Amino acid sequence: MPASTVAGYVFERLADLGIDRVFGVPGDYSFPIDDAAMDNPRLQWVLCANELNAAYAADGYARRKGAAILTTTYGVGELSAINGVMGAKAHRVPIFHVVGAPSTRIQRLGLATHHTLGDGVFGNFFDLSAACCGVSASITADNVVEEMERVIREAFRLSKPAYIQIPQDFAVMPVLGTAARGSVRPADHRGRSNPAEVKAAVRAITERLGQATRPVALASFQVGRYRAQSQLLAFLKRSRIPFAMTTLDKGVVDESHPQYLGLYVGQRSAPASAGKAVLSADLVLCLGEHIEEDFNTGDWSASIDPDRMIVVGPDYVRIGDSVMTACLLPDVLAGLARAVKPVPERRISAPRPLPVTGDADDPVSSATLYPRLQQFLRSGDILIGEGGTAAGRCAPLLLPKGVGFESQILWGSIGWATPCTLGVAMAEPKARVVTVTGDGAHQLTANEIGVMGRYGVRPIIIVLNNGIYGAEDTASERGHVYNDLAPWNYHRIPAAMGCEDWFSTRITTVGELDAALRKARSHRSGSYLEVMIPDIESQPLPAAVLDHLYKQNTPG
Ligand SMILES: Cc1ncc(C[n+]2csc(CCOP(=O)(O)OP(=O)(O)O)c2C)c(N)n1
Ligand SMILES: [Mg+2]
Repeated sequence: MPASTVAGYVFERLADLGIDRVFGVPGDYSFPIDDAAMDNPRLQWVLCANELNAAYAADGYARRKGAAILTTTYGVGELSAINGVMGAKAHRVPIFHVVGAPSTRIQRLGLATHHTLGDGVFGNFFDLSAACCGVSASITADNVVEEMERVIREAFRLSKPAYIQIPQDFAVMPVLGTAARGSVRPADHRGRSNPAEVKAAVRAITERLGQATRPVALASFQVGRYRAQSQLLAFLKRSRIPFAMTTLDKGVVDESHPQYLGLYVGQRSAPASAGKAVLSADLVLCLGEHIEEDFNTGDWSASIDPDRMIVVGPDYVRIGDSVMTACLLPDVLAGLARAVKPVPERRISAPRPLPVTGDADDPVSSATLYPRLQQFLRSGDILIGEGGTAAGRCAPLLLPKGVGFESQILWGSIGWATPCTLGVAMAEPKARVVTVTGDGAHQLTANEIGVMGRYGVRPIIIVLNNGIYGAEDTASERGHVYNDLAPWNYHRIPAAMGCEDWFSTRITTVGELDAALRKARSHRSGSYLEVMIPDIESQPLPAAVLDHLYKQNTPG
């Protein structure tokens, strides 16, 4: 299909962003757009196992590449993707969700058609899908040029998904109007700062920093979303300010950085000295917003006093009651990197890797697994931690230089990690993606393994088989039948799903784990390690912690 059609043009413009994959599931209302994606030589169609998986894969791809394309069909397809797209909105990930709708002829005649409620109403789903996004558009032949520029600009300005609905008849029409051409630089679309506001913000921040004796910074994941890592690093270097990251932010700065204090999660920070440094600081400079969500704060075990906090948000700066607007995060960071003076020097205790323990014959447990995982990782790897127990246990690991990290702890939709692995691996073909997932989470989306095999993606997937929804059992009394899982033979999944050349094994002892990790590292194709973890580990939390949770979750 030539790019002069509406659907062809939509994908041309998205390919201009540097996107080279389309994740999705086709459908008849979407055929014209499915064809247009297929016919674009710059795009590879990646047929996912279902729309939710496709949304998670697009999320993973966009986290690394800056943006992604997801395509689903009207109603049934797009609604299945909603959870994944909403998760991308929470984590500020730009995904372009392109959906084919019944033709405007069908809509005008009010025909009862499939994938509707049979009521001749065609606007039922637009609002639902659009609500998961920061921007939306209903495309026609004569608005497509302007609408695509607006949608792209807003998706990057807000760093949120975009919903693009195209009726099937418009999709095949020629574009009316003059097409925009040439590569699109997301940086040009993130908006512009008001220089006076940036200047005022930089002056106010440097003044406060100059008065502080024990300042620390918190580096937020939003720095990554707004592609401001180099400005952040320049600021850290010039200011010499020590910094921490929360679980949500882990991965945004290399943990081998000499000023890195460790993981900040309130009273459960790792090491504890990182928590002390943040909580005793006379100034906490949040570079990107700091989200005091339960998993990010050790169940709100501590909170940072807003009077001691400066927030450099995506497009504003807040210092107490004074707010500067129209100042973009990258510009404020760049201004700070130029203007700031070094903060008073002080000794910080550097975080250390966990010690490796356990003998070859010992059964594997979290205590023996995670330190080995930490030792196993090397520069160029990207670790993905699934919600549930895995992300929580991966978070305190001190990642070696050059190792990336992704998790979805804010939205926390279990099953995310497996399809996300596909997207991350496709965005970063040179990286080795190492994913740790609980068995329960994996049961939601394991069918994406077949997609990985089909497209030659070669991750290392570690499935923790404890037979239960351990995270849920931990946070309540034991023995709820609804937390017991169907007993799968996980290590047989890759072969059953067509990944015959994968290395797949079940591991019960520390010696087997060591051998399997060695083999996985050198194996040319994907690896799948089913690691038996005793369910006894998921005993209820200590009574005091359960009591704390109970009080927070119960009225009165
Ligand atoms: C989509 C979705 N459904 C349900 C939940 C609730 N939930 C949170 S953790 C969890 C269990 C995870 O179990 P598993 O993946 O086996 O990890 P484990 O803690 O056992 O290591 C569930 C069901 C959720 N977070 N997301
Ligand atoms: Mg489990």
